[in-house]
Amino acid sequence: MSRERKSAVMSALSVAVITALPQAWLLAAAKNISIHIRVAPGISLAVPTTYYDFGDLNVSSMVVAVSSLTVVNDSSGRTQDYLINVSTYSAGADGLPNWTIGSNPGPDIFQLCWRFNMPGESRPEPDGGVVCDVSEGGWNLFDGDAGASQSGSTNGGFADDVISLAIRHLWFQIRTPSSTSFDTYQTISITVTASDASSF
Ligand SMILES: [Ca+2]
Repeated sequence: MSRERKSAVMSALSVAVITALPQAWLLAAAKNISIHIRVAPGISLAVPTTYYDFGDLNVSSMVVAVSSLTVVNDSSGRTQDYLINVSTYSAGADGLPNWTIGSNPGPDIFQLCWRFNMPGESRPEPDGGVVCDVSEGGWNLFDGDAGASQSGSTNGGFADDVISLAIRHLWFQIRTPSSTSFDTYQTISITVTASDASSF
């Protein structure tokens, strides 16, 4: 083989190698894969003790509970808002409530206030004897519309954006009727509802 021809063969071989590499590379192809997952724990709250007993009181009494009820955000990570409302009262055989709630006490009419406090806060006072003083005391008055929920963020805001495992203390203040037709124990049902933190 002449020198020129040998060189031409080598050149041809080199070209063959260079052009073969991209063709082999095109035999591979890549695709991305996505993994989707969601962890969405439910809204949840716990109230370890579900009653408070004011005991025997006189007519026209005004009393702050001596202890609070503990409300715990026991969800697995959710931040929550709380709503509260009066749902039912003790009723007679006729199905009508014995006492009803009002913005002021009266015959068979009582007044009830609530507030949420942070852990470590001492028992709230009625603030100079003013019942349900919303201007300073942090109290909120249940209105007469049983079943209508009130925002836990009002007047204090301690039940707004409650983080997981956080505790709030729920306090009640009652003012008994000016007179009563019933000498039996009366039960007032309260409902606390947890909702998503964006509720208010
Ligand atoms: Ca909120």
